[in-house]
Amino acid sequence: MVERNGRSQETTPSGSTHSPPDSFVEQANVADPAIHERFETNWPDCWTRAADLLSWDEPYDTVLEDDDAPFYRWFSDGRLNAAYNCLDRHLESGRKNHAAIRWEGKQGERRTYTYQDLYVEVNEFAAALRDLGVEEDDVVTIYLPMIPELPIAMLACARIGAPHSVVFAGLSADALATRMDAANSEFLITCDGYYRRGDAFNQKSKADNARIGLEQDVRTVVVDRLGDDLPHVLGDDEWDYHELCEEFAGETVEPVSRDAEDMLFLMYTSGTTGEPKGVVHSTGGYLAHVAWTSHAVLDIKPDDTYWCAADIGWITGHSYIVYGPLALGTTSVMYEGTPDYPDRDRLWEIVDRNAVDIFYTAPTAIRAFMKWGSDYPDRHDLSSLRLLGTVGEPISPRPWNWYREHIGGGDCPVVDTWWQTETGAVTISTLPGVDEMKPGSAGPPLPGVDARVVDAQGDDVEPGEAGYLTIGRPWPGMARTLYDGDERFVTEYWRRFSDPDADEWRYFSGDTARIDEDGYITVLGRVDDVINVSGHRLGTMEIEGAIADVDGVAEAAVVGRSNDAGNTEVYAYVSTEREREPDAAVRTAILESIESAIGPIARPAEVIFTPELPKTRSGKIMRRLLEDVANGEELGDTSALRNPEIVGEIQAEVGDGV
Ligand code: 6R9
Repeated sequence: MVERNGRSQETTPSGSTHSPPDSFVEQANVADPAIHERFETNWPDCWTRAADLLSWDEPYDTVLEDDDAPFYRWFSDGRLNAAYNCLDRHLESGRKNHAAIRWEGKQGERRTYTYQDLYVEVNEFAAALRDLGVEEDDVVTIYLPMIPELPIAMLACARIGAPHSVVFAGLSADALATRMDAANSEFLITCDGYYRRGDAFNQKSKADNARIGLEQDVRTVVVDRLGDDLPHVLGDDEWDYHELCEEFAGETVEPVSRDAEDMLFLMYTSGTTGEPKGVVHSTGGYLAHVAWTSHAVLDIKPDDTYWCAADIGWITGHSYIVYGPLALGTTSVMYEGTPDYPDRDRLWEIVDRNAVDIFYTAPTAIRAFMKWGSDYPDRHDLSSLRLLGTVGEPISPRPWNWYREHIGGGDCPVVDTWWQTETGAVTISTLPGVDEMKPGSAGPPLPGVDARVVDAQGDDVEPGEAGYLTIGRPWPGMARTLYDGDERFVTEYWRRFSDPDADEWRYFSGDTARIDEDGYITVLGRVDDVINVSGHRLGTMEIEGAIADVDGVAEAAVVGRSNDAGNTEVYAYVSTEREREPDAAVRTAILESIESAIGPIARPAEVIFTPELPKTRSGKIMRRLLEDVANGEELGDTSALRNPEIVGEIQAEVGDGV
């Protein structure tokens, strides 16, 4: 029996499989049916195919060093620069007037950056950062919404060898402060604000609040996004982005040659304990893996217009809006807005106008499109689309088929890509020019990736059975460690299924999955205390901590609930102190505390007050049971509880609330 926290959806593959259409296979970057086998027999050297997509200042001799497992090193004696790979080399190969980023703003603004434009801005800003005192290996925090200055800042950091730590713009001041404190970051790039449904929203005040609590001095660059719509004054240690770029107009900065194993960036993600984890990514292995998967899985070609509709504040945007597509020299669309503003056909209007070839989004968005109906995509010509992708959550066969039919016109392959912040790049997916697709299943592990579904002892499960999703051998894009320390890295990901005495290492993803007789993997959900809301990983303990901060709250338990549309929502159970009646004021204080500790994305859909939380005899809150109650599931035997009588009361409360 596999423990499970994430609610699994209807994930059984529908039985009907689809072959990649011949017209797709004929043009696919990777169409060799023997590729899985070739990678297997030639491992780890097979990964040179990925590394060969990059330009190295110094070629590597060693593909993999594994003598200090699980701290693996890839291409470790090679040297390169990520910004050089994403910019300079495309200018040198005569593509300087090719569009690199097509930005679609929230208010209907549009900006196109050619590779030359991007090169110029990245260089100017890199020069400015240096002038502000940023040195190689200094962590620069970037707290920007989806505006072009975000990828520009990332590439400017990469150019001078300063790892960036991008914090999703929707996160709160507290969340920003925690991350800057943990990384001891002394540089911050933010903006005055951004538009939310036409209204000006103040981002700088959040950044100011974050800085107040920090011990270190923080030099801050502010991008003026809103102009007169939100006037702001610069204080001490603050600079205006555009003035800086003007000051360094025309300057170029030599890209710093980095060791393949040097840190390119860190990215904080939610973990099983309250503190977010600072996942460290390398320069060489990471870039090779994202470039290779952009090529082999997303089938990106330099002349394509490619659109990943994610936010760069999460790993998907790092790997597949910025580094992967730009390393390949393609045109990457970057969209600032939401799918339903000004109308629900906004995305399809953008696909149509830009003749987008490849579109990559999350299941939560696809379920929303399905709910809105096919009239919206039908208003537009989507025939430019050649390939569709999904990432972030399990997708069940119905939305998968709807996506293929109504967005892909019935003949686009759909790749359901499984990966994580920690894996850096896609690790399980069909190859669209090679593998059969089974709706509801992500597919086989990528060539060279040793993903396996195992039981509690670490043995492979039989086809059809559920187990833990693990990865045996290392892969180039894998996280190198956690910024908070090597020990936590080993504890969080390796301890459970490895045998260090025998030097046998197996990575544990935190997900459960099922594998079928063809080796196709269907991901079921997470086992840890992480819930996945619209593709955002939220730690239940972080949310519970924010609730517990509210005066009068005794205890809280947070679970995920699957709503009618199949989306996961945050569901909070709260007990108050005896003398405190749970009233509207407590509820408001809870919502405010969560918004300020994490951000609006963590806001619960329901707050259920209960005199007590159900507990085991050893005093552990039975989250599993609360999750079943929230989801209206049959409850198993509750007699092992210390307070079984509370369950009926909670059920009645939930029944009233829904
Ligand atoms: C890239 C990204 C990782 C978690 C992962 C899993 C879930 C991602 C999935 C999927 C089923 C897929 N997940 N892709 N589940 N099918 N195709 O999302 O990274 O934010 O770190 O989340 O997302 O649970 O463990 P991250």
